[in-house]
Amino acid sequence: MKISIYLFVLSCFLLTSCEKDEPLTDSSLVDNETAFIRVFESEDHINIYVESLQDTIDNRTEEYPLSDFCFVVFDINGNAAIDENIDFGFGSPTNDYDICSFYFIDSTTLTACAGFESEAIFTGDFIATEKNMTPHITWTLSIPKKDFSGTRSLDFIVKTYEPGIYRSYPEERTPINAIQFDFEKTMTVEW
Ligand SMILES: [Ca+2]
Ligand SMILES: [Ca+2]
Repeated sequence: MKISIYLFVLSCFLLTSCEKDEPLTDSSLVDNETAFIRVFESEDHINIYVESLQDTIDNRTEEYPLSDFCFVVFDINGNAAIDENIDFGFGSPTNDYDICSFYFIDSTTLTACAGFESEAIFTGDFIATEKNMTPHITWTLSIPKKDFSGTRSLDFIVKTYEPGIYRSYPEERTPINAIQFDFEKTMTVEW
């Protein structure tokens, strides 16, 4: 009897702590002049939210290099190295794809889109927010937890692009090109 009460209390606690869209707090996420990045957990998904605070022109329907886009890539095995067919990532919608889900081949080579099979959803918006009342580009990537194979900790980086400007987070810098990645510094969230 005591055990069943304990389990009941425990399950309530777990359910409470897993309410929909609970923000996963971590000091390493980004809140600066150029970007606001947060991660939220819902029942079956991890949701990564990116505001590109200074991108106040909507170029989402243009063709690269005149378009806006966003990459979110994961160091799935957390070893700070890029591993072929282990580490994967997602690119935001283009005129050709709703999402580009790929495995890494090396630091500058990705599989074709859909090379990593996922039901993740990547959406872009052009809206005003608390962070910037001028409408600007925001991105939301919603990834099924099953894509992470039971992992409850994620190391990842985010890249944003607007015509002529690449940005990389957590460490802001000017990368050599849009699809060059390294995992020396990553953001980490746990759930
Ligand atoms: Ca733009
Ligand atoms: Ca790795």
